[in-house]
Amino acid sequence: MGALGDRIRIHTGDITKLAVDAIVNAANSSLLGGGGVDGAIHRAAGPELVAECRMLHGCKTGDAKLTKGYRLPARYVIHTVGPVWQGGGKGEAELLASCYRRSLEIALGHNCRTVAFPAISTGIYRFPKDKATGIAVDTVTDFLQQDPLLETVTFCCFDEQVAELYRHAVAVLGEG
Ligand code: AR6
Repeated sequence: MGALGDRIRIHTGDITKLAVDAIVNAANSSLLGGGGVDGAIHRAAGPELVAECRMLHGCKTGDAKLTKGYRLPARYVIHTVGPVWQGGGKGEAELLASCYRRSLEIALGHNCRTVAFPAISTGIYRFPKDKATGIAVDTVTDFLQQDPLLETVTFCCFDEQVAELYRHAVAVLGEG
């Protein structure tokens, strides 16, 4: 197990291109596809993905479910459902942390060692990006500290602004 800092990666680009054991999808509770990163993952994986998703009968907010990756370079897709931001008083922070924890639990249950996350809930679901990246880094760090089998977690950002927020959240950890 390497130092904690070496096990967290920040990558700017398209998550559908990452050859990791599992990529996480920011899905909705139907698990039947949508826009944003969900649409991109379904397009890249091919139609077999939605066929498997249909058999899962949806997913609750804060929980996650696993499918194969089909035409993606990633072996698995872990579909999680982030909270819609409603001002912060509806348990949004706890639900978002739960998305990261449940995704990693399921990943480890399938022997995944390398996992990549998009910035869950920060697009269509409007969660403030600075808060969301802080929650993501804190939750993933706790998990990495407890679980030596998980090798690396990549935060995959679509734009440099979000990457900068992740870098800041990781730097703040080092000071803590
Ligand atoms: N790779 C990495 N990140 C991406 C990509 C990509 N290819 N495409 C977008 N992002 P969003 P949400 C970033 O809206 O807020 C869907 O319709 C994007 O810039 O995809 O959780 C679902 O079906 C943003 O930072 O997810 C749900 O209905 C982040 O991914 C709903 O959207 C998440 O943005 C979920 O909304």
